Amino acid sequence: MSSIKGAQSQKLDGSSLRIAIVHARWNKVVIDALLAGTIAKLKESGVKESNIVVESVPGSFELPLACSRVIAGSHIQIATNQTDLLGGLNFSPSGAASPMRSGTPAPLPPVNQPFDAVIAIGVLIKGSTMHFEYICDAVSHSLMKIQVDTGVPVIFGVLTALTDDQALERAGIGKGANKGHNHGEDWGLAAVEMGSHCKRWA
Ligand code: DLZ
Repeated sequence: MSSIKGAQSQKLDGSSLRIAIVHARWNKVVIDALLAGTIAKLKESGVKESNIVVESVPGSFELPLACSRVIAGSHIQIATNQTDLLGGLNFSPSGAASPMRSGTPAPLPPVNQPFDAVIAIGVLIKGSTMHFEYICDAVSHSLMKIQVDTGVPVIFGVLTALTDDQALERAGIGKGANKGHNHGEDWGLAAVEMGSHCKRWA
């Protein structure tokens, strides 16, 4: 029987997008599968390999701060590059006519673009204490706050599994006959869709 769950996927062109993936290193086997699924769908959607940046942090608890810094860092880098470029155009050391003064500014050399979306990937598996509940709650709320505050989509790629088997199945590497579905693929598609939408809605 086919499932009624899940988003209808849309065919989108990610060729102009720059995407960051920040992943935790806890539960590495599951993380590796999710990361592979995410990257596969980004590339399938046209995102260039050079526009996919992957960073890692120790555990899921570190994801919100890392996503926040990655987003802020890319904007600071753009602002710095643009200031440098304008300075260079106005104060040409060679004394040659400045493109700013001639009225026909030369095209700016390409600068890095800010990230259009960030995908936070983590795998939390319930243990015998309340640790799981606290981290799930803090991380999910913080990631939501970052995307709403910055306007940059943050894709929630955090599995909150009650057992190891649940986590493996949601990474498409389940132990049974049914290997499950790799949710990383959905996160890659969601990043392309939200990154594209936010460019249009800017
Ligand atoms: C400490 C801890 C535990 C017990 N379990 C997980 C887990 O299942 N998944 C995960 O991503 N991280 C876990 N961590 C590490 C915390 O997220 C965090 O890295 C540490 O508490 C240090 O801040």
